Amino acid sequence: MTNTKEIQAIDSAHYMHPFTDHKGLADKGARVITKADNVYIWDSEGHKIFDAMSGLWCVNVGYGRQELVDAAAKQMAELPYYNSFFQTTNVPAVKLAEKIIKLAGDNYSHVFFSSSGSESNDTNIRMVRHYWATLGQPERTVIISRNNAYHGSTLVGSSLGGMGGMHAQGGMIPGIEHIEQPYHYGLAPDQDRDAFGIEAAGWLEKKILEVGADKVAAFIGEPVQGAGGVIIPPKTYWPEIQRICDKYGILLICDEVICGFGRLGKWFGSQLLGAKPDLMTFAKGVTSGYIPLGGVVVGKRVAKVLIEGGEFNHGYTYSGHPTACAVALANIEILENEGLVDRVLNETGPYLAKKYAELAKHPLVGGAETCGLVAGFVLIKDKVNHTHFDEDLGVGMICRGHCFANGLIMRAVGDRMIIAPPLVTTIAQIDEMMGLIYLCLDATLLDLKKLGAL
Ligand code: PXG
Repeated sequence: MTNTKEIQAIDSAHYMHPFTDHKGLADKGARVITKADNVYIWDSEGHKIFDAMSGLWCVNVGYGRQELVDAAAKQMAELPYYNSFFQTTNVPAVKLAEKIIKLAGDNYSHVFFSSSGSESNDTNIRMVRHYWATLGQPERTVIISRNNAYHGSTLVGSSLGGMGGMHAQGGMIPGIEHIEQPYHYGLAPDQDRDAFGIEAAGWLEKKILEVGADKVAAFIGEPVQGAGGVIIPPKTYWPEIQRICDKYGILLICDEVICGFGRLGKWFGSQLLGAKPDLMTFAKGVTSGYIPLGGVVVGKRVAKVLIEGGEFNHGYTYSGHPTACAVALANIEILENEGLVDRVLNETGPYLAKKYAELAKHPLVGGAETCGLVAGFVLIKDKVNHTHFDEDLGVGMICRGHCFANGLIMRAVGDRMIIAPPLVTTIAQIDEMMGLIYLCLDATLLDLKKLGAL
């Protein structure tokens, strides 16, 4: 039995958490998670919680998969670690690279491995700048990204990302530009959605012309923005972004850290949304979060130049980590054997979409949208006039509090409430999750009335 108070006291004394206000945490005490199974987690006080965020967007095959434990144990016993530097390789890394290329399609030939999404985006920037330098265009260094994007927490990742709060701490690397995100409901709810998609993609062209096309190395974007609040672009957006990148010869990087490995109902989100990126960042779902692994799927256009261009002075101790790669292979096998990616596309994704269309009728819910098994909505004061709640009210936090209290992990990003449940979530479990969402929304509504905010 875990002694919750004792663990909380030690936690507070010694464990520095990511993205956390430590004073607030010390006052309340951290929630101690002790076990998990399928789509549920349990805390040290025995509360069962529906994890509608798949951990942190990653536990795609759900918790408690013995196959992944066995794969790790077997590989650890045989060859726990060896590096891929100095003309060496290992079997799981080779097999995983081959597998990922098969899933990614004809456009791609190579995979570079890291241990996280942040490291992979670092790799991307070094790759694209080195690519242009090798081609004799070293002045092409600028990367265009988007407001509210999340590309990681290393200095390159946070600079690429569009989060002001992160830029304010530690600064930014030079040569990164940002354009507005394709947030239809937030920016232009009265405009035709598809027309807005074209307009939003056009902001990329404007930025390219402003910077000078001969200075721009690449554009980077998440197919569906995740941490920024699940911003699902209009269907016109990505094909137009692709057209603009092609027009100026600019490399396209899709950050598939959340969207990859089935989240949107395809192996990669760009396959669903109509883009053909030159580079794809992956992490999270590749191992369902059981062990850290990330990487970059490298398109033929870039791979050819990098391979012919001599040594690429870049790599990590854990690039191609055999145990992590063995777990990833077992994870992909589960996704394939259980048809989970197709199930998201044809069954659970459409079912969740139907449920969210119904949810839109709730008085607090604006702009409810889904794509595969990610979904989001805005807690809105007046949906006819698109009036938002006062920011100081912290309406998202009020709702999140009710979610915690009622055994549901649903994230708040400002006034947006978002979910990304495991891909193994069944239809019955979607019903269960929706029941909890309604419960929490009704409790939030009551609070807001009591506070006189409505
Ligand atoms: N790209 C994307 C699209 C991500 O979502 C990263 C890169 C960085 O991955 P690593 O493995 O370095 O963390 C991510 C990570 C949130 C939240 O608040 C999301 C992430 C990380 C931390 C918090 O939703 N995504």
